[in-house]
Amino acid sequence: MNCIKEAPLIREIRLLAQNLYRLGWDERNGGNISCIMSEEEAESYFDTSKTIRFIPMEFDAGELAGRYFVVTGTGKYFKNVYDDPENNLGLLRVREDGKGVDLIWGYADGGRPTSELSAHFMTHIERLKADPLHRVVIHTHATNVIAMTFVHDLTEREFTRTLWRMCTECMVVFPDGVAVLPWMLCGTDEIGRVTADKMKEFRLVVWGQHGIFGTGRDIDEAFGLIETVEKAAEIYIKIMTRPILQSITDDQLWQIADAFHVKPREGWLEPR
Ligand code: 2HA
Ligand code: ZN
Repeated sequence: MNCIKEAPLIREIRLLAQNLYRLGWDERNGGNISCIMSEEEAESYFDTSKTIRFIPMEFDAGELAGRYFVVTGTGKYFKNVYDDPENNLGLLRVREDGKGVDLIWGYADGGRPTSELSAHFMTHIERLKADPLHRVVIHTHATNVIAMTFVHDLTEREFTRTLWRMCTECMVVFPDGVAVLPWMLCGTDEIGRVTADKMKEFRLVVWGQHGIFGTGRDIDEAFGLIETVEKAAEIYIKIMTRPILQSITDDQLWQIADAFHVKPREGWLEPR
């Protein structure tokens, strides 16, 4: 058996948690990460015939039956993931009936998966339908994204249009825009359901006064989406109280879309 800590996906998650912590987005136990691990990788690093314990779930994850996930633990600090993955991460396999998961590795101190497991699993179900190569869900308390949800209209079109205008790269990175949910109680199946419903059409969902969910085929893609939105939100927060002398027009956003061969979400730019 190879060294688990150095399994490529585990290593990437350790580095991601460290980055998110140092960016100041995941204070204390804020944020959570879940990544699909292929059966081959799971079997090459872990003895998948042995399960440590069964963890029941209220919601039905039957559509993920047999899949392996690396998931951050509830109450755990991103600050500590890098040095101590065995306590802060868990490798889970979803039971055939979808009513729970078997712990294969991790949560060594008796821990459990993130309180947002339903939002993560329901999101994985919807993103896999939209893109069979989908693998990663990251939830983080990106500072300026949260700030923006206090002072900006939460209509998805208007929120996205503002972000697109904040830096030229935005249209290239997220032409499909961001979904936005109003404040809701976190850690519930309900917020999981509405988040996943948005994920049918979006890769990014902002939670008002809380944070953001980003998804992707790998960690770089999911993280890259979030950091681009956060950068745009930071610029918005910096400029919003100042007189604007020039901005990026819809015509210029169309020019970016054409040059980079991306398709802005239908109806979200003024027609040419
Ligand atoms: O506790 O971020 O949304 C981790 C969270 C809950
Ligand atoms: Zn959170």
